[in-house]
Amino acid sequence: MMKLFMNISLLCLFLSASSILGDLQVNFYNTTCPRAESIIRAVVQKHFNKDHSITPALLRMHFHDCFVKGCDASILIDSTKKNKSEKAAGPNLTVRGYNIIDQAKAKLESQCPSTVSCADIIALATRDAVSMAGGLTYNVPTGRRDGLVSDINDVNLPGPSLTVSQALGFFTAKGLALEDMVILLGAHTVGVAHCAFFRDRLFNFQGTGAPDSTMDANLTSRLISICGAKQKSSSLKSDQTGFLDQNTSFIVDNEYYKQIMLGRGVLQIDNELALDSSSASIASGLASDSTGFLHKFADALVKLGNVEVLEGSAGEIRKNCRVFNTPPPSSK
Ligand code: HEM
Ligand SMILES: *[C@@H]1O[C@H](CO)[C@@H](O)[C@H](O)[C@H]1NC(C)=O
Ligand SMILES: *[C@@H]1O[C@H](CO)[C@@H](O)[C@H](O)[C@H]1NC(C)=O
Ligand SMILES: *[C@@H]1O[C@H](CO)[C@@H](O)[C@H](O)[C@H]1NC(C)=O
Ligand SMILES: *[C@@H]1O[C@H](CO)[C@@H](O)[C@H](O)[C@H]1NC(C)=O
Ligand SMILES: CC(=O)N[C@H]1CO[C@H](CO)[C@@H](O)[C@@H]1O
Repeated sequence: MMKLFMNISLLCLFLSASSILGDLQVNFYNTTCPRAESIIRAVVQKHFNKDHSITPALLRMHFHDCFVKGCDASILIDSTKKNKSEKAAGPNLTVRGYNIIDQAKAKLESQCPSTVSCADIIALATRDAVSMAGGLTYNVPTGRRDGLVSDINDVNLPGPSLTVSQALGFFTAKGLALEDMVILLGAHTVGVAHCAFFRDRLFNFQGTGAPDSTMDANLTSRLISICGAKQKSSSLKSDQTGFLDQNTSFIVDNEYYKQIMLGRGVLQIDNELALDSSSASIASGLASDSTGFLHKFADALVKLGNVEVLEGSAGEIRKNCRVFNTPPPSSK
């Protein structure tokens, strides 16, 4: 699985290099489906009231959607008998929240059929969930269309053990800069990571046979008590997780940056952000500016949501977010 993460397909990077900042519009549905945004928000609110972890779920779904083929809802497509879709790839690991999108889509189809794209639903639902968890209620430009391709072989996402400059390669390929990446990684202010993604840091960091000495020792022992240090990965229980933000684990705030500066980043990339000379000052600036972070995070999510979008008559408006309106012949 780790191999899949690291497998940088050069071809894929080249193909995605032409990042388009589309001319999406705030309030795109104001005449065609005026209640679209409030319908989505109500569905998200209902879920959030029962389960605050939908904020990380939707943030991660939005990121994975936008980074595979642009923000086109390709992540939502279910696999078919003949070929596997994006969501079947290793890095999807526990991407959650598909049912929230399905419920919003069902309500929208009954009010304004074939009008609101699944890609816009992801972007709007993410905004809503972020604002409910302490973030700002920012405007989301809409008008995205849904993609016609979802292929497991296109999935090429950054892995958790990359250096800052390696990770940055994935972001620049999508038209995003170092500062965007540091701000977007602030999404790790909520949510969890499974032990498999950081266990090496607890007992055998980079083959040294010792824990990662840059991790706060108290955190190391807390995570060992959750994960166990030395089990073989084949005996892993997949449900063991640690919070990405040790302090305010369910709140969208700048606490993540304070934590990583104290050596309490859980993933290696979180830790690297605080230590690498290219990103350390950006991270410490965010750590000392709670209001500034909320604004920058909102702006960065809008930028993320503009990555390689389909517009106009490109793609389609899916009726069911999990299947293409007309499935490709090869998938039957
Ligand atoms: C270099 C970039 C990144 C890397 C290497 C990375 C890696 C990871 C990994 C390994 C996990 C744990 C997944 C699991 O155990 O299920 C995770 C979780 C998460 N990631 Fe990232 N990530 C990156 C960037 C981002 C970005 C840009 C966002 C959103 C804007 C994001 C949002 C999240 C969230 C919210 C979670 C928690 C998910 C949950 O609780 O279900 N990540 N990330
Ligand atoms: C709503 O749509 C109309 C017609 O497209 C446009 O002129 C108007 O500015 C829009 N209003 C908002 C609030 O976006
Ligand atoms: C199946 O294969 C076709 C053609 O290669 C592709 O366009 C499509 O997105 C794939 N995925 C699904 C789930 O049908
Ligand atoms: C670790 O925890 C102990 C006991 O709770 C505390 O006294 C100590 O200051 C902590 N160390 C760090 C580095 O946070
Ligand atoms: C946790 O976060 C709160 C709110 O930001 C802050 O006041 C407190 O000092 C933090 N505690 C620790 C142990 O980092
Ligand atoms: C929802 C979904 O399709 N999850 C898949 C994510 O990837 C793992 C590992 O490849 C699959 O087992 C899951 O079914």
